[in-house]
Amino acid sequence: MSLLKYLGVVGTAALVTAGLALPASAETANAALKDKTGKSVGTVELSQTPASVLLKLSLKGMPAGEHAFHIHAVGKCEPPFESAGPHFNPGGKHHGILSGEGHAGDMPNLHVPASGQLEVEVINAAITLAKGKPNSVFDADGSAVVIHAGKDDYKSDPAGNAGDRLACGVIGEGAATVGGPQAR
Ligand SMILES: [Cu+2]
Ligand SMILES: [Zn+2]
Repeated sequence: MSLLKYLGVVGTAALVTAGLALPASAETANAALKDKTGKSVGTVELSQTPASVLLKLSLKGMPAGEHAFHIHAVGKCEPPFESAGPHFNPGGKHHGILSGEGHAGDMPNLHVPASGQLEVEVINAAITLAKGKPNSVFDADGSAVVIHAGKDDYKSDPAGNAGDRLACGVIGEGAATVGGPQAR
């Protein structure tokens, strides 16, 4: 009788511990990338790691060449995507990895081959999916992934002289829904 009671207490304690260990944040996020005509040109899957966010990018039907790849400050993608605002920059930094720390939304250029398809994984340690943190992509106005027509020169403020915005995707919570409303 007393043993059962003891097990019951341990069980409750274990549940409470597990509850505390769960981070108050999204573990995964996604963005469905569309061009200015509304055509789907790829997806980004974001996963929270202990010290960074891993972004898995899958592109198709993109123009070959070098393209800037950023997180922008507003989760709104209305062509020509100026709606996505400037680079995500909660730290108030100057743009570019060659100028200093750079914006939290700054990431390396993408090199799209002639096929227009690219699969690449990128780490961004300056952002988080955890809500309530100053560098969370899930802030009040959300965030978006943007791909530009030109390459980022990694130093010109405020946006690396990367030209037009070719594609945009609002970062949403959870895994990408294949064939869902965002996948068109
Ligand atoms: Cu950009
Ligand atoms: Zn920037």
